[in-house]
Amino acid sequence: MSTDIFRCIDHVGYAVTDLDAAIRFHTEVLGWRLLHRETNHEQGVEEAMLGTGDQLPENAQVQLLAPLSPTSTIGKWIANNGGRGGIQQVCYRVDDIEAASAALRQRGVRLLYDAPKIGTGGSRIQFIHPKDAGGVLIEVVEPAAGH
Ligand code: MC0
Repeated sequence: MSTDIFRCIDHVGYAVTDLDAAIRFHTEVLGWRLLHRETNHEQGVEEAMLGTGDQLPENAQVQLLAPLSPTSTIGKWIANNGGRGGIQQVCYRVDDIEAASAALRQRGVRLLYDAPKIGTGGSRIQFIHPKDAGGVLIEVVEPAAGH
């Protein structure tokens, strides 16, 4: 029986205090390209996805997450991190988020949501509680068709 759940690392998420400044650093200094930018009110973030010019589907992206308010998840995380940004999450990609969620629950980890929510580019997302994952916030994503 296969124990596989995840396909690849989809992205690494950085909490940032200034999205435009973080995009400038990642594009002008580190050489990534801005692929996508959007606001997700439910998650309380303005976010940007970065990758390469010939980004392949299996290549992980970089996600920059700026808080929409100090009381949002990212706002709280930055406050708890001394007012600085940093790595807030790693995100693993799945083909079927319902199947992945069921398998993870069956293996005893707590998921944050009863049902998946909407993430970047119309994807469906879920999170494993960091207390059940060695202190790391793990996001699980099923990308939207064609994304
Ligand atoms: C909090 N903790 C973390 C953590 N956030 N540990 C590792 N990584 C993180 N990112 C730890 C704290 O250090 C603390 O540990 C304990 O969890 C409780 O922290 P808290 O500050 O009281 O925070 P809570 O409990 O209110 O919220 C934590 C929780 C929250 C993980 C439930 O951050 C959450 O709902 N996250 C999922 C949603 C999210 O991250 N959205 C933003 C990205 P101690 O030991 O001090 O008790 S949106 C996104 O990513 C979308 C757009 C996408 O990709 O498509």
